[in-house]
Amino acid sequence: MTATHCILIGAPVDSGKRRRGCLMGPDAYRTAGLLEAITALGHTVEDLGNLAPAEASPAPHRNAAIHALAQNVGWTQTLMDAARTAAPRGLPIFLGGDHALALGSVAGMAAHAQDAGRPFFVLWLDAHSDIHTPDTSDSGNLHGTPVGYVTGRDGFDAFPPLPARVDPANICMIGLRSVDAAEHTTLLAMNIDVVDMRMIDETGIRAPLAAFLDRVQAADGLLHVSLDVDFLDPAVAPAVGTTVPGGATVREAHLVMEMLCDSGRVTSLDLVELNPFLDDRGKTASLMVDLTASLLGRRVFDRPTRSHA
Ligand code: B3U
Ligand code: MN
Ligand code: MN
Repeated sequence: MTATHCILIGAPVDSGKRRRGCLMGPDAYRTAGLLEAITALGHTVEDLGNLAPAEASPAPHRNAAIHALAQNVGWTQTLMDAARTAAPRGLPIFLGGDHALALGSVAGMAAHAQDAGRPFFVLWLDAHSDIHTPDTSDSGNLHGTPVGYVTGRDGFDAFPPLPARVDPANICMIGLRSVDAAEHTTLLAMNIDVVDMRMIDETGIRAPLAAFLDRVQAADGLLHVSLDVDFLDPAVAPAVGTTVPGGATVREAHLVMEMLCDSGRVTSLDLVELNPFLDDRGKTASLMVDLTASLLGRRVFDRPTRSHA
């Protein structure tokens, strides 16, 4: 992999759900050696430190269950701006923080792609589809809404207007195993490319990912990867509030990252939902750092002939 300038954006977002602890995520990644892992691969790294949310004072939402609306609106503005500023200079890595940070990171990267005149694709690695709107969410937890926001669904009036909508045809979700009824209906209606755990068991994880990467390649697209800790099986990644059994193995996750690296397409990354308060001697933070290293070119054994296809 050619040397890349990685820009770490600390996003200690803890407002996307009620259980607290994700605010410690950025520092856990630093403690687990993220900067050293990136520089060891020959890349340069710049750490912007931890950002803070912009001030926002939206009117109370009609769905009374919505949690911490003002903070989430503020974070969305801050991270959208941070993504747009960083993207022309390097590869932004958003250190979460819960998945509500992706309202801002993905919207900002989509805006950057539009500015650059390039198609924009999103790979969502998650147990959940996160495609609610503030109106359809029963939990009121806005970490379940980023895909709804970036695809331009109705109901986000309190949030910053979207500079560029993400085309649902350009989204692939891998690892799903917990989808609410309203989300299921939406995923089908929007025709989103969903690779659930059954499909992974039937075909392996390589084939559907390769097909998606071929589409990104054919379109000469920019690719944002959003990696939720709960994509992984909780046995190997316990530091997450929303554990769902039956997730990706360490081996499957590394293969995904290696294929992404080989594709040469990834232009931004979210590392989300790590809750260090729930970790087991840092093992989840360390695994997330190792996966990031695989995405950036770390190899067990290099064969010159290998490619994602
Ligand atoms: N879909 C449920 C659960 C959930 C979504 N994302 C996470 N959990 N991590 C909800 O609350 O929207
Ligand atoms: Mn998620
Ligand atoms: Mn999830």
